[in-house]
Amino acid sequence: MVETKKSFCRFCHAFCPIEVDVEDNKVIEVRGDASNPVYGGYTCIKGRHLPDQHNHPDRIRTSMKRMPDGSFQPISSEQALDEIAERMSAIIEEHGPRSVATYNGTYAFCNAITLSVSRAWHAGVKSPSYYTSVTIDQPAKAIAASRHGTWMGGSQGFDTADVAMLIGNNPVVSMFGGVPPFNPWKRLRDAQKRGLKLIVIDPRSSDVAKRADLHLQVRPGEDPTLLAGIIKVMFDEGLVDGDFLAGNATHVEELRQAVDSFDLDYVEERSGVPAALVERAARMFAGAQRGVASSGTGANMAPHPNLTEHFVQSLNTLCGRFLREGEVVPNPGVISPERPFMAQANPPNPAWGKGEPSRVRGLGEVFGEMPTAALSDEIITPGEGRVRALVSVGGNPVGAWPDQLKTIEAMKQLDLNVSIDIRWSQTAKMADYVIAPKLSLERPDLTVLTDSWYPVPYAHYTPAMVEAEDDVIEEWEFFWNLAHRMGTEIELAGGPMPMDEKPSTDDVLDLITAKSRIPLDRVREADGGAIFEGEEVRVAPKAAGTDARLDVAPADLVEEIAEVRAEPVVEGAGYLPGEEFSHRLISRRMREFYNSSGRDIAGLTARDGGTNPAFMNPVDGAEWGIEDGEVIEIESSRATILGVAAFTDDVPSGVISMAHSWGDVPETDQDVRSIGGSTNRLVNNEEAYDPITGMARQSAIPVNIRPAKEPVGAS
Ligand SMILES: Nc1nc2c(c(=O)[nH]1)N[C@H]1C(S)=C(S)[C@@H](COP(=O)(O)OP(=O)(O)OC[C@H]3O[C@@H](n4cnc5c(=O)[nH]c(N)nc54)[C@H](O)[C@@H]3O)O[C@H]1N2
Ligand SMILES: Nc1nc2c(c(=O)[nH]1)N[C@H]1C(S)=C(S)[C@@H](COP(=O)(O)OP(=O)(O)OC[C@H]3O[C@@H](n4cnc5c(=O)[nH]c(N)nc54)[C@H](O)[C@@H]3O)O[C@H]1N2
Ligand code: SF4
Ligand SMILES: [Mo]
Repeated sequence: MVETKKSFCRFCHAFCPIEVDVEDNKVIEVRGDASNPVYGGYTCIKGRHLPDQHNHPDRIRTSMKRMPDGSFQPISSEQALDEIAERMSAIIEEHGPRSVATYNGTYAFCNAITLSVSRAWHAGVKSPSYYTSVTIDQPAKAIAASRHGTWMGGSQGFDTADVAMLIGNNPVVSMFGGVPPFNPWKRLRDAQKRGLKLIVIDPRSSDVAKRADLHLQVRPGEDPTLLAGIIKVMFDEGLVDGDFLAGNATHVEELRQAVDSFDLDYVEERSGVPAALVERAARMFAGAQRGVASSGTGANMAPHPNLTEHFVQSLNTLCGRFLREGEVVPNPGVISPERPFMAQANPPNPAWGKGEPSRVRGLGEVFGEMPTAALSDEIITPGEGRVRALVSVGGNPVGAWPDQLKTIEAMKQLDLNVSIDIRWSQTAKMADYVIAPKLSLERPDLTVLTDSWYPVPYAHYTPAMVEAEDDVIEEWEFFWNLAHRMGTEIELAGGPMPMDEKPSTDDVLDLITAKSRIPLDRVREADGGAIFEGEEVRVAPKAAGTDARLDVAPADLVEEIAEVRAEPVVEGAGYLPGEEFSHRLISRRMREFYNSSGRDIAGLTARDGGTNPAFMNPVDGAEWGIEDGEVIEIESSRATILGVAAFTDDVPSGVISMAHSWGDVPETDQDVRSIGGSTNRLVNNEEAYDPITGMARQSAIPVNIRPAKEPVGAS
């Protein structure tokens, strides 16, 4: 008999509500839940393939251990945990806690509990080596917010904006940034119907750029120059919100002076955006009543990400794009703890330069995490404090970390390499132990990650849809089991986890949400998710006597602006004179995949045959003697990879657009047509890195292209 129950999808972080058909404890079909008040039944192609992911014949259903001959043998999770705990204890005993690291990847975020528990586990074993994918994603966002300060009343949201500026993101595919990722197509359509003007800054004619009122096709990597130009126009034409700035910002004059030399001829030459369009963008953004500027990975992975992000914050501040005293706070949070909303700045408090120093490149802790861009160096570089044990939690270093060749070397040098993964990822194949986790529909969950992203106070709790039948465990159970065996503590928001007897997942959810604004039991009662209208919250007045201000141009930022202005304008795709490259390779997301997830699901690979196409302009094909569908070599200063050329007018001449986390180790390159190519092999993590976060140049990478020398695979 088929039973239908309500849950939410966790293939990606958008958490779309779904109806799940279950037969004999097996997920057989999922559909969008049309009755949901926030998402209105939206799902995407990935979500609709959740049953294939859960029932995949190649899914790792029991933990595995690498044998001396390199093969993997099944091992019970209890036995694996005994062995891992013993080896970790020995490593800590001999080399200190710093030598034990976890890397929490994408799927640590698509799960309410994992991050809280893994972080608290680190505190328990006193290891600062806590890493997440955030530091190879958009760490500049937190850096900029900490240096600029934040507005305690919150921002003007997309749903009431008259103008939105999206810089290097494509939220209708990525479900991230700019347009709230809860049925973003409909949200964008509705907003444009009521008159929203959309400005998109992207080298590529992305899905969202095609809907824009104004598309600025910036040259990859030149956002700082373009944004400086837009800000200059705002100052020159008196478009900034002088009253707001006078009361709430500092260093406004310093910002005006710092961008003054970015005259529009220079901006046009360097960024490729015609001066008239730079002016139009400034007027369109500043001229609207309400608005919001936001950015995504594209702008964050290119050079000077902290500067770009600071400019984004400053754009919002210059136009006063914040909720003012007396305005209703549309979403004061449901699961998050109560917090004050006030018409004042939360002053700058730089989130770096304190905590654990890194052993390489003068880096160190940022917002309480260690920088992932330097983790391979932390593993390879000899000396005290070297990272010797790594647990990858729902992450895939060999696909996702910058500088793949170095990452592969690091994986080999680890004394203990554990991967918690549902499939044989590039990384799992190199692990000593692979722990088989439960999949999303096999465990209770809660919309913790998205709590503050909703435009209304919405939350969704789901029970497990099916009972896992194999020896699979949840990620938090992995850490609980280690702590239990190693005699350490895991302290959560609501107190310590009981260590004698393992709690249930619901017990742990209660512990991590102990301070939630709405009690979790109320959220549990609302099957399928609900809006929790409580008492209306309004933005309170500024506290008496405060002069907290947002800093639009701190001194170190002014220096970085001058540095950018002093950089040479280079012909071709290199950044420095003499760097002979023809193209800049930019990152992108694909609708059918979530980084490296989905590559093994036939219904998702049908169109491209399992590769991550190297999208390029046909004009470049003609010029470089490349045919559509042909295998090409893509060469950077670091390495050469293979890619399958795919012609499209959406990508301008001089640019290659390609998704990351594809391909595998170099030995398998010839399979490019069915496994794709690794763009992270092109990245050198010691070249052009950000001095605060270590973030490498993962987009806008200078490359050369040519037809592959040897014929590769069948076309
Ligand atoms: N060049 C370049 N590099 C980049 C980027 C880029 O744009 N360009 N983007 C960066 C960004 S934004 C990010 S977030 C990182 C992503 O970095 P990662 O998170 O390290 O990479 P993914 O490929 O998403 O790895 C997720 C892994 O989780 C596994 N998995 C799937 N479902 C589950 C589950 O339910 N439980 C568990 N335990 N595992 C599961 C998958 O099989 C996969 O191996 O990459 C970064 N690297
Ligand atoms: N379907 C799907 N959804 C995803 C993911 C996925 O793999 N697939 N990954 C998830 C992850 S980990 C993240 S972090 C988010 C990211 O979400 P987004 O940041 O929205 O990521 P993208 O969709 O790649 O959009 C980035 C855009 O930046 C453009 N770009 C590249 N270089 C530059 C540049 O130098 N300047 C400017 N201005 N633009 C540039 C690209 O052409 C692209 O359109 O998406 C998440 N959602
Ligand atoms: S956007 Fe797609 S993958 Fe993401 S939660 Fe919704 S249905 Fe799932
Ligand atoms: Mo990401």
